[in-house]
Amino acid sequence: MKIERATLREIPLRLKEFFQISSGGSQDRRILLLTLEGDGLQGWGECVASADPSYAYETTDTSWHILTDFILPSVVGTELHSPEAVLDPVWWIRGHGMAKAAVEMASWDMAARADGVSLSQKIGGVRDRVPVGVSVGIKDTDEELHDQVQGFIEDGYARVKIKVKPGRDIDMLSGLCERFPDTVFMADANSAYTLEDVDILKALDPLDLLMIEQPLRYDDFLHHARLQEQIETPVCLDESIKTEWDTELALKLKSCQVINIKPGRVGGLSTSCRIHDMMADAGLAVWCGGMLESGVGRAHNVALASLPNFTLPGDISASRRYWDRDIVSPEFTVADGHMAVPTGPGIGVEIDTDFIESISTRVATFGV
Ligand code: OSB
Ligand code: MG
Repeated sequence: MKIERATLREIPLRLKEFFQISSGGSQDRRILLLTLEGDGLQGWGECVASADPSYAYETTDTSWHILTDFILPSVVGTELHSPEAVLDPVWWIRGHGMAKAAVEMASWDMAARADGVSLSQKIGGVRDRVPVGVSVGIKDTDEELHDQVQGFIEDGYARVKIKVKPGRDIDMLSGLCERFPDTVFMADANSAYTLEDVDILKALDPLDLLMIEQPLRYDDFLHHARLQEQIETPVCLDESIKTEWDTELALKLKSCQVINIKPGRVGGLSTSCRIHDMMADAGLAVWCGGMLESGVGRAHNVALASLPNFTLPGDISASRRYWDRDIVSPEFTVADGHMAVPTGPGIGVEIDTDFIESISTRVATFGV
Protein backbone atom coordinates (compact mmCIF):
# COMPACT_ATOMS: atom_id res chain seq x y z
CA MET A 1 0.00 0.00 0.00
CA LYS A 2 1.40 3.33 -1.03
CA ILE A 3 0.91 6.61 0.79
CA GLU A 4 -0.19 8.70 -2.16
CA ARG A 5 -1.43 11.76 -0.37
CA ALA A 6 -1.45 13.53 3.00
CA THR A 7 -3.67 16.36 4.15
CA LEU A 8 -2.95 18.26 7.34
CA ARG A 9 -5.63 20.53 8.76
CA GLU A 10 -5.83 22.77 11.78
CA ILE A 11 -9.22 23.07 13.43
CA PRO A 12 -10.25 25.20 16.40
CA LEU A 13 -12.34 23.33 18.97
CA ARG A 14 -13.64 25.11 22.05
CA LEU A 15 -13.80 23.10 25.27
CA LYS A 16 -17.03 23.50 27.20
CA GLU A 17 -15.00 25.03 30.02
CA PHE A 18 -11.51 26.27 30.73
CA PHE A 19 -9.27 23.33 31.73
CA GLN A 20 -6.68 24.42 34.28
CA ILE A 21 -3.59 22.43 35.26
CA SER A 22 -0.73 23.53 37.53
CA SER A 23 1.46 24.53 34.57
CA GLY A 24 -1.14 26.28 32.42
CA GLY A 25 -4.53 25.74 30.90
CA SER A 26 -6.70 26.14 27.84
CA GLN A 27 -10.19 26.41 26.51
CA ASP A 28 -9.67 27.06 22.81
CA ARG A 29 -7.83 24.06 21.47
CA ARG A 30 -5.97 24.27 18.15
CA ILE A 31 -6.00 20.69 16.91
CA LEU A 32 -4.08 19.26 13.94
CA LEU A 33 -5.80 16.45 12.05
CA LEU A 34 -3.94 14.35 9.51
CA THR A 35 -5.42 12.27 6.70
CA LEU A 36 -3.26 9.78 4.81
CA GLU A 37 -4.62 8.32 1.57
CA GLY A 38 -3.58 5.54 -0.77
CA ASP A 39 -5.00 2.55 -2.65
CA GLY A 40 -8.48 4.00 -2.14
CA LEU A 41 -8.07 3.92 1.65
CA GLN A 42 -7.83 6.65 4.26
CA GLY A 43 -6.22 6.81 7.67
CA TRP A 44 -6.79 9.47 10.28
CA GLY A 45 -4.51 10.75 13.02
CA GLU A 46 -4.56 13.62 15.50
CA CYS A 47 -1.62 15.59 16.87
CA VAL A 48 -2.05 16.08 20.62
CA ALA A 49 0.20 19.14 20.97
CA SER A 50 -1.31 22.10 22.81
CA ALA A 51 -1.20 25.69 21.61
CA ASP A 52 1.44 26.54 24.24
CA PRO A 53 4.45 24.62 25.61
CA SER A 54 3.13 24.25 29.19
CA TYR A 55 2.82 20.45 29.12
CA ALA A 56 5.55 19.58 26.59
CA TYR A 57 7.95 21.56 24.41
CA GLU A 58 5.90 20.72 21.33
CA THR A 59 3.10 23.08 20.32
CA THR A 60 0.52 23.18 17.54
CA ASP A 61 2.89 25.42 15.59
CA THR A 62 6.08 23.38 16.11
CA SER A 63 4.13 20.29 15.04
CA TRP A 64 2.82 22.04 11.94
CA HIS A 65 6.40 23.05 11.12
CA ILE A 66 7.91 19.59 11.66
CA LEU A 67 5.08 17.84 9.82
CA THR A 68 4.91 20.14 6.78
CA ASP A 69 8.63 20.93 6.38
CA PHE A 70 10.13 17.53 7.21
CA ILE A 71 7.89 14.54 7.89
CA LEU A 72 5.11 14.67 5.31
CA PRO A 73 7.32 15.52 2.28
CA SER A 74 9.49 12.47 3.12
CA VAL A 75 6.69 10.04 3.90
CA VAL A 76 4.30 10.79 1.03
CA GLY A 77 5.11 8.64 -2.00
CA THR A 78 6.60 5.80 0.06
CA GLU A 79 5.30 2.26 0.29
CA LEU A 80 3.59 1.47 3.62
CA HIS A 81 5.06 -1.94 4.47
CA SER A 82 3.90 -1.78 8.06
CA PRO A 83 2.57 0.99 10.30
CA GLU A 84 5.69 0.73 12.48
CA ALA A 85 7.85 1.52 9.48
CA VAL A 86 6.01 4.60 8.22
CA LEU A 87 8.47 6.95 9.93
CA ASP A 88 11.61 5.13 8.71
CA PRO A 89 12.33 7.86 6.12
CA VAL A 90 12.59 10.39 8.97
CA TRP A 91 14.45 8.20 11.47
CA TRP A 92 16.94 11.07 11.88
CA ILE A 93 14.44 13.57 13.34
CA ARG A 94 15.07 13.91 17.05
CA GLY A 95 12.17 14.27 19.43
CA HIS A 96 8.89 15.79 18.20
CA GLY A 97 7.01 12.66 19.20
CA MET A 98 3.64 14.40 19.01
CA ALA A 99 4.18 15.40 15.38
CA LYS A 100 5.45 11.90 14.56
CA ALA A 101 2.55 10.21 16.37
CA ALA A 102 -0.04 11.87 14.11
CA VAL A 103 1.51 10.12 11.10
CA GLU A 104 2.18 6.83 12.83
CA MET A 105 -1.37 6.59 14.18
CA ALA A 106 -2.96 7.54 10.83
CA SER A 107 -0.97 4.74 9.22
CA TRP A 108 -2.26 2.22 11.79
CA ASP A 109 -5.82 3.30 11.01
CA MET A 110 -5.12 2.91 7.29
CA ALA A 111 -3.52 -0.53 7.76
CA ALA A 112 -6.42 -1.76 9.90
CA ARG A 113 -8.89 -0.59 7.24
CA ALA A 114 -6.82 -2.35 4.57
CA ASP A 115 -7.23 -5.59 6.56
CA GLY A 116 -10.93 -4.87 7.19
CA VAL A 117 -10.46 -5.11 10.95
CA SER A 118 -10.88 -2.68 13.81
CA LEU A 119 -7.81 -0.87 15.11
CA SER A 120 -8.34 -2.65 18.42
CA GLN A 121 -8.16 -6.05 16.69
CA LYS A 122 -5.18 -4.95 14.61
CA ILE A 123 -3.08 -4.10 17.67
CA GLY A 124 -4.15 -7.10 19.76
CA GLY A 125 -6.97 -5.65 21.86
CA VAL A 126 -8.85 -8.10 24.08
CA ARG A 127 -11.73 -6.00 25.48
CA ASP A 128 -14.92 -4.75 23.87
CA ARG A 129 -15.31 -2.01 26.45
CA VAL A 130 -12.75 -0.25 28.60
CA PRO A 131 -12.97 1.24 32.11
CA VAL A 132 -12.84 5.02 31.97
CA GLY A 133 -12.37 7.92 34.34
CA VAL A 134 -12.45 11.67 34.13
CA SER A 135 -9.82 14.37 34.72
CA VAL A 136 -10.97 17.45 36.61
CA GLY A 137 -9.10 20.76 36.22
CA ILE A 138 -8.07 22.99 39.13
CA LYS A 139 -11.02 24.92 40.53
CA ASP A 140 -10.75 28.06 42.65
CA THR A 141 -13.19 26.87 45.31
CA ASP A 142 -14.07 23.54 46.90
CA GLU A 143 -17.73 24.27 46.27
CA GLU A 144 -17.22 24.48 42.52
CA LEU A 145 -15.06 21.34 42.61
CA HIS A 146 -17.55 19.31 44.65
CA ASP A 147 -20.41 20.27 42.32
CA GLN A 148 -18.47 19.14 39.28
CA VAL A 149 -17.25 15.92 40.89
CA GLN A 150 -20.82 15.11 41.97
CA GLY A 151 -21.90 15.42 38.32
CA PHE A 152 -19.15 13.11 37.11
CA ILE A 153 -19.98 10.53 39.77
CA GLU A 154 -23.57 10.64 38.53
CA ASP A 155 -22.27 10.12 34.98
CA GLY A 156 -20.79 6.86 36.26
CA TYR A 157 -17.03 7.40 35.77
CA ALA A 158 -14.95 4.61 37.32
CA ARG A 159 -12.47 7.02 38.94
CA VAL A 160 -11.96 10.74 39.26
CA LYS A 161 -8.58 12.43 38.75
CA ILE A 162 -8.08 15.78 40.42
CA LYS A 163 -5.50 18.30 39.25
CA VAL A 164 -3.47 19.63 42.18
CA LYS A 165 -0.87 22.31 42.87
CA PRO A 166 0.71 23.75 46.03
CA GLY A 167 -2.07 25.33 48.06
CA ARG A 168 -4.74 23.22 46.38
CA ASP A 169 -3.72 19.79 47.62
CA ILE A 170 -4.07 18.24 51.11
CA ASP A 171 -7.16 20.07 52.35
CA MET A 172 -8.86 19.99 48.98
CA LEU A 173 -8.31 16.24 48.51
CA SER A 174 -9.23 15.42 52.13
CA GLY A 175 -12.49 17.33 51.70
CA LEU A 176 -13.30 15.38 48.54
CA CYS A 177 -12.53 11.98 50.05
CA GLU A 178 -14.70 12.83 53.04
CA ARG A 179 -17.60 14.06 50.94
CA PHE A 180 -17.42 11.18 48.40
CA PRO A 181 -16.12 8.19 50.40
CA ASP A 182 -17.06 5.58 47.76
CA THR A 183 -15.28 7.27 44.86
CA VAL A 184 -11.83 6.23 43.67
CA PHE A 185 -9.69 9.38 43.50
CA MET A 186 -6.23 10.09 42.17
CA ALA A 187 -4.23 13.31 41.79
CA ASP A 188 -2.20 14.81 38.94
CA ALA A 189 0.32 17.55 39.79
CA ASN A 190 1.79 18.17 36.32
CA SER A 191 5.23 18.70 37.91
CA ALA A 192 4.14 21.30 40.48
CA TYR A 193 6.31 19.96 43.35
CA THR A 194 9.95 19.36 44.21
CA LEU A 195 11.51 16.79 46.51
CA GLU A 196 11.52 19.48 49.19
CA ASP A 197 7.73 19.21 49.27
CA VAL A 198 7.94 15.58 50.42
CA ASP A 199 6.01 16.35 53.61
CA ILE A 200 3.02 17.60 51.63
CA LEU A 201 3.09 14.50 49.44
CA LYS A 202 3.51 12.21 52.48
CA ALA A 203 0.49 13.84 54.06
CA LEU A 204 -1.60 12.40 51.20
CA ASP A 205 -0.80 8.79 52.23
CA PRO A 206 -3.80 8.38 54.58
CA LEU A 207 -6.18 9.35 51.75
CA ASP A 208 -5.39 6.10 49.94
CA LEU A 209 -5.36 7.73 46.53
CA LEU A 210 -5.14 5.33 43.59
CA MET A 211 -1.92 7.13 42.59
CA ILE A 212 -0.26 10.51 42.21
CA GLU A 213 0.66 11.44 38.67
CA GLN A 214 3.82 13.39 37.76
CA PRO A 215 4.41 15.11 41.09
CA LEU A 216 7.94 16.27 40.16
CA ARG A 217 9.77 17.71 37.16
CA TYR A 218 8.67 16.75 33.65
CA ASP A 219 12.15 15.43 32.82
CA ASP A 220 13.10 13.91 36.17
CA PHE A 221 13.61 10.24 37.00
CA LEU A 222 15.93 10.22 39.99
CA HIS A 223 13.90 12.43 42.29
CA HIS A 224 10.70 10.52 41.49
CA ALA A 225 12.54 7.37 42.63
CA ARG A 226 13.65 9.11 45.84
CA LEU A 227 10.10 10.34 46.41
CA GLN A 228 8.54 6.90 45.83
CA GLU A 229 10.80 5.49 48.57
CA GLN A 230 9.24 7.92 51.02
CA ILE A 231 5.53 7.85 50.18
CA GLU A 232 2.92 5.10 50.10
CA THR A 233 0.84 6.50 47.25
CA PRO A 234 1.98 4.90 43.98
CA VAL A 235 3.79 7.36 41.71
CA CYS A 236 2.58 7.44 38.09
CA LEU A 237 4.67 9.08 35.37
CA ASP A 238 3.11 11.02 32.49
CA GLU A 239 5.26 13.88 31.08
CA SER A 240 8.55 12.07 31.88
CA ILE A 241 7.84 9.08 29.63
CA LYS A 242 8.32 9.97 25.98
CA THR A 243 10.02 6.79 24.74
CA GLU A 244 10.58 3.13 25.56
CA TRP A 245 14.08 4.12 26.78
CA ASP A 246 12.51 6.48 29.31
CA THR A 247 10.42 3.52 30.42
CA GLU A 248 13.51 1.35 30.81
CA LEU A 249 15.15 4.05 32.91
CA ALA A 250 12.06 4.54 35.09
CA LEU A 251 11.81 0.79 35.70
CA LYS A 252 15.51 0.47 36.49
CA LEU A 253 15.45 3.40 38.91
CA LYS A 254 12.01 2.50 40.33
CA SER A 255 10.81 6.03 39.54
CA CYS A 256 7.18 4.92 39.30
CA GLN A 257 4.77 2.04 39.83
CA VAL A 258 2.38 3.08 37.07
CA ILE A 259 2.65 4.73 33.65
CA ASN A 260 0.00 6.80 31.94
CA ILE A 261 0.53 5.95 28.27
CA LYS A 262 -0.60 8.61 25.82
CA PRO A 263 0.08 7.38 22.29
CA GLY A 264 0.20 10.97 21.08
CA ARG A 265 3.00 11.72 23.58
CA VAL A 266 5.21 8.67 22.95
CA GLY A 267 5.33 8.87 19.15
CA GLY A 268 2.42 6.57 18.38
CA LEU A 269 0.83 3.18 18.91
CA SER A 270 3.90 1.00 18.26
CA THR A 271 5.83 2.56 21.11
CA SER A 272 2.69 2.53 23.26
CA CYS A 273 2.39 -1.23 22.74
CA ARG A 274 6.05 -1.74 23.60
CA ILE A 275 5.73 0.31 26.81
CA HIS A 276 2.59 -1.70 27.62
CA ASP A 277 4.55 -4.95 27.22
CA MET A 278 7.56 -3.73 29.22
CA MET A 279 5.30 -2.74 32.09
CA ALA A 280 3.41 -6.05 31.92
CA ASP A 281 6.72 -7.92 32.12
CA ALA A 282 7.60 -5.86 35.19
CA GLY A 283 4.24 -6.75 36.76
CA LEU A 284 3.07 -3.13 36.66
CA ALA A 285 -0.21 -1.75 35.33
CA VAL A 286 -0.72 1.00 32.77
CA TRP A 287 -3.62 3.18 31.74
CA CYS A 288 -4.36 5.37 28.77
CA GLY A 289 -4.06 9.11 29.33
CA GLY A 290 -5.74 11.85 27.36
CA MET A 291 -4.80 15.22 25.87
CA LEU A 292 -8.29 16.69 25.45
CA GLU A 293 -8.49 15.05 22.04
CA SER A 294 -11.25 15.27 19.48
CA GLY A 295 -13.12 12.09 18.57
CA VAL A 296 -10.30 11.06 16.22
CA GLY A 297 -7.65 10.93 18.94
CA ARG A 298 -10.15 9.45 21.38
CA ALA A 299 -10.92 6.58 18.98
CA HIS A 300 -7.21 5.71 18.88
CA ASN A 301 -6.98 5.90 22.67
CA VAL A 302 -9.97 3.61 23.21
CA ALA A 303 -8.46 1.03 20.84
CA LEU A 304 -5.14 1.17 22.70
CA ALA A 305 -6.88 0.83 26.06
CA SER A 306 -8.37 -2.49 24.90
CA LEU A 307 -4.93 -4.18 25.28
CA PRO A 308 -4.68 -6.63 28.21
CA ASN A 309 -2.50 -4.65 30.64
CA PHE A 310 -4.61 -1.47 30.49
CA THR A 311 -6.32 -2.56 33.69
CA LEU A 312 -6.74 0.87 35.28
CA PRO A 313 -9.41 3.35 34.10
CA GLY A 314 -8.15 5.77 31.42
CA ASP A 315 -8.60 9.52 30.98
CA ILE A 316 -11.01 8.72 28.18
CA SER A 317 -14.20 10.63 28.81
CA ALA A 318 -17.41 11.04 26.84
CA SER A 319 -17.42 13.47 23.89
CA ARG A 320 -19.92 15.64 25.74
CA ARG A 321 -17.50 16.10 28.64
CA TYR A 322 -15.33 18.11 26.25
CA TRP A 323 -17.31 19.44 23.28
CA ASP A 324 -20.70 20.77 22.28
CA ARG A 325 -20.20 18.92 19.02
CA ASP A 326 -17.53 16.28 18.39
CA ILE A 327 -16.13 15.65 14.89
CA VAL A 328 -17.06 11.96 14.81
CA SER A 329 -20.26 10.00 14.97
CA PRO A 330 -21.48 8.28 16.91
CA GLU A 331 -20.06 10.44 19.68
CA PHE A 332 -18.27 8.62 22.50
CA THR A 333 -20.42 7.91 25.55
CA VAL A 334 -19.88 6.43 29.00
CA ALA A 335 -22.15 3.94 30.74
CA ASP A 336 -21.45 2.07 33.94
CA GLY A 337 -17.88 3.42 34.08
CA HIS A 338 -17.01 2.02 30.66
CA MET A 339 -16.69 3.12 27.05
CA ALA A 340 -17.39 0.77 24.15
CA VAL A 341 -14.49 -0.01 21.79
CA PRO A 342 -15.59 0.70 18.19
CA THR A 343 -15.87 -2.45 16.08
CA GLY A 344 -15.93 -0.98 12.55
CA PRO A 345 -12.84 -0.99 10.30
CA GLY A 346 -9.91 1.12 11.52
CA ILE A 347 -10.74 3.63 14.25
CA GLY A 348 -14.34 2.62 13.66
CA VAL A 349 -16.09 5.97 13.83
CA GLU A 350 -17.52 8.08 11.04
CA ILE A 351 -15.58 11.29 10.60
CA ASP A 352 -17.59 14.42 9.90
CA THR A 353 -15.40 15.72 7.07
CA ASP A 354 -17.88 18.44 6.02
CA PHE A 355 -17.81 19.89 9.52
CA ILE A 356 -14.01 19.60 9.67
CA GLU A 357 -13.59 21.33 6.32
CA SER A 358 -16.00 24.09 7.29
CA ILE A 359 -14.02 25.01 10.41
CA SER A 360 -10.44 24.41 9.20
CA THR A 361 -8.18 27.44 9.64
CA ARG A 362 -5.33 26.08 7.51
CA VAL A 363 -4.75 23.14 5.21
CA ALA A 364 -1.57 21.69 3.67
CA THR A 365 -1.67 18.93 1.07
CA PHE A 366 1.15 16.68 -0.10
CA GLY A 367 1.09 14.27 -3.05
CA VAL A 368 -1.19 13.93 -6.02
O1 OSB B 1 -1.60 15.78 32.52
O2 OSB B 1 -2.92 14.27 31.89
C1 OSB B 1 -2.54 15.44 31.82
C2 OSB B 1 -4.87 17.41 29.54
C3 OSB B 1 -3.97 18.22 28.88
C4 OSB B 1 -2.63 18.14 29.22
C5 OSB B 1 -2.21 17.25 30.21
C6 OSB B 1 -3.11 16.42 30.85
C7 OSB B 1 -4.47 16.54 30.53
C8 OSB B 1 -5.53 15.78 31.19
C9 OSB B 1 -6.82 15.63 30.43
O3 OSB B 1 -5.44 15.36 32.33
C10 OSB B 1 -7.21 14.23 30.19
C11 OSB B 1 -8.33 14.14 29.16
O4 OSB B 1 -8.06 14.18 27.95
O5 OSB B 1 -9.47 14.03 29.59
MG1 MG C 1 -0.95 14.04 33.53
